[in-house]
Amino acid sequence: MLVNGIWQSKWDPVQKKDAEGRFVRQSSAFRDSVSAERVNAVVSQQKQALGVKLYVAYICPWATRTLIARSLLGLEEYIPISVVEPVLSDYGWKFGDFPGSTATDHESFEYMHQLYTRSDAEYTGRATVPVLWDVEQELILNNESEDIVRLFNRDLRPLHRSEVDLLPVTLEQQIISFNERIYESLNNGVYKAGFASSQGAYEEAYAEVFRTLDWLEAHFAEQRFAVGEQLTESDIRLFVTLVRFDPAYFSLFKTNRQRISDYSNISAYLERLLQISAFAKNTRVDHIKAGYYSIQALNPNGIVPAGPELDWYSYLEELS
Ligand SMILES: N[C@@H](CCC(=O)N[C@@H](CS)C(=O)NCC(=O)O)C(=O)O
Repeated sequence: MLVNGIWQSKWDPVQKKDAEGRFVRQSSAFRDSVSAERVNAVVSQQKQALGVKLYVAYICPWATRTLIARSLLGLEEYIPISVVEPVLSDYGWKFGDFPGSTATDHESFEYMHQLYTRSDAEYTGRATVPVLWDVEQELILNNESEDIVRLFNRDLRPLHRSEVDLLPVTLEQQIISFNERIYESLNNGVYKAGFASSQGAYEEAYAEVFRTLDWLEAHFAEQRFAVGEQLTESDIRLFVTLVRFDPAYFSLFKTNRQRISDYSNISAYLERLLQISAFAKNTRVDHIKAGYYSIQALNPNGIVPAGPELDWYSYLEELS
């Protein structure tokens, strides 16, 4: 991480913990949007490019939220991406040759932390992905996936090539409560189980994860989508955790009461989403497995499991 703009060689890849050994995620520092003037300049063809770029990691569920939103809304041509390698280096996320990542000769930075110090020479905090980067001003506009998905959906609406509305006003309250229901217990819950540093903190997180999955299994007996009768941001948020569960969390994070493939309704939901190209093409199981299993604190020898064989891998192969 960075302290007053200086990269620290001794840093803990496991973020923070509280006194009881519970995992605590850092809050995001940059919270701006793309200006309406810039969007209008592109709509009126005064300008060709929006002048922003999205920095992501395919391993990262939060970054993948933004990739799926970008694809679903038809914003790919306006928002180029740069992809870091799945394995965190001693200097944090870096660009390089891992298949599907952006090579260093296509990128003006070598490490993600350089974007943070370019934006704020005194930055203190972790150099996380995703980042929405202002190419013109060379600074970070936003590094919070929740904001990025919403600003893509709302502020970039004039550029959408799709009718999808990820946060329709009529469903907003339901979406927010669904998101809250799954965030601490599942999206972040799997991390709380995986990075717990006490048996009690692990068991507490494990119980919450499976309480939520049991609830979702019942939910998808009746519902096709997370909320209402259409795709929303809640589906994106749920998907990014479900799709990582069997290949990574089940064994690495010890959330091993059941796999997603043992839940028939949740599996059917996951497969429905994987038939939509925005979900399938932004799911890179090679990055997910290489990245999670490289976390030394949890897997000191770095051995990447060969399995599992999952039925839904065929949807990804069709696209590759
Ligand atoms: N609040 C952020 C969280 C992003 C986040 O935690 N990203 C992780 C990867 S999944 C990261 O970049 N970690 C690097 C680090 O902690 O140093 C968001 O949702 O955008």
